[in-house]
Amino acid sequence: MSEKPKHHVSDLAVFGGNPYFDAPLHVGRPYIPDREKVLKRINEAMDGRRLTNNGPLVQEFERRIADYIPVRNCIATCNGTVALELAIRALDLSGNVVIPSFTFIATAHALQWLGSRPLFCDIDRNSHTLDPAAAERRIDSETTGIIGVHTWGRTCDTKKLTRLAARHEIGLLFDASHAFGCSHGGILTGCFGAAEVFSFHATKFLQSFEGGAVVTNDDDLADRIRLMRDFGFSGTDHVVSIGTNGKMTEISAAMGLTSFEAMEDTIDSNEKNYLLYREGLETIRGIRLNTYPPKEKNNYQFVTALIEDVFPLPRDDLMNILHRENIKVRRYFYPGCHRSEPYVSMPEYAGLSLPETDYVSGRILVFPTGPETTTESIHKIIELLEFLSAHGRDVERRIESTELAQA
Ligand code: T4K
Repeated sequence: MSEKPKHHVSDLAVFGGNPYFDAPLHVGRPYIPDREKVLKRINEAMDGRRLTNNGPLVQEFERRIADYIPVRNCIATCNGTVALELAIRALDLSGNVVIPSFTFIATAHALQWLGSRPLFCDIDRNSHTLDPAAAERRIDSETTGIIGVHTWGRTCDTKKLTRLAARHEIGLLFDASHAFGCSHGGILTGCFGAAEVFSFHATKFLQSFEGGAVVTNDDDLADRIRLMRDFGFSGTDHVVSIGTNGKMTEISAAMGLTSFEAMEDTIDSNEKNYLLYREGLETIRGIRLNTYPPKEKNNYQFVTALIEDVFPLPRDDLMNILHRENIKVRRYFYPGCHRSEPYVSMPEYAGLSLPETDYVSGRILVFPTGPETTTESIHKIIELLEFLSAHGRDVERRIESTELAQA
């Protein structure tokens, strides 16, 4: 990393200076813990000519995930979105389903894809997860279920949501795409609701190139999902139900297993990075870091912060400045599902007001982390943020005058 410190506003790359980092620092840069081990497993699969269709590596991956949680059933899939679709269909969440608008678009699309209707709901400003009171207000006579999302690995209020779903006799599913290895009340995700869904996408701390899983303690539900994942085949030439192709490949399981074996070290690195950010950001007014519950198990894979109104630069200007310095922060999940197509153009969502979703999605930034993010680079990011905090008004004036000159 070549250091190009900023002494003056004109040193910023956005005004023609050299970028702070030579190469881009990404949110979600995939981590490959032990390349040799991955390749050994892939070679064995290729030697044995067993590449997919519930091969031994997939079965081992499922076993190890289920044992770790522990939960009775794990059904590995080709990605988290298909895992959601399988779970939604198997649970018959066929009418209206309450979900937070502040989530990755896949949560909403999985429902819409299957002909169900997402009822977008607001979140709690601190945890960024579904607000149970708001969820209750959204439930109507057509509602068949709730999907809570454990955003950033912060678990939903599972107790309140469980009680709510039971009271209304509707299904409860959790999108735990961010939350493998995270606990609520000391219990690891994977045990809540009727089922939970994980994503093992390349950008996740536990990754299998592409991949996902449904986990559940309900054996009948698991059997239905297993059938659906494999075209409804219950044996050779014997189809018993409708299904799709949601299978995980052996190559994905090879990466997934290797990533799983390195998981505790990965979490330690993520926690160390998170604590470095926390220490550095503490003194910067207007940058509010996400918190993780101290008594729970956390995977620390996301470092997110709200850029509040007292910070001298609006979030989008800050993002553009950081991008030019090669710090590729992201604004997940802007602008919220209800403000994204196709939902924003649908009459049923017209006038829907979700102020907390707007507040958070309008201010959030996600920062680079992961085991390959060095202490030095985090220090540099913080140094730059301190510089921008001190000189933000000048920077903003200069941006405005450049924009005026270009208009
Ligand atoms: N539910 C929730 C709550 C989710 O967050 C997600 C996925 C899902 C459901 C669906 O699960 P999957 O079907 O994806 O398993 C990324 C991921 O693709 C997505 O899995 C994830 N959530 C979401 C939060 O982030 P994008 O569209 O932002 O991806 P992209 O290509 O912009 O990559 C993100 C960053 O990572 C980039 O800045 C570059 C870096 N990157 C990415 C890839 C794939 C790399 O450096 N190398 C890579 O190979 O969605």
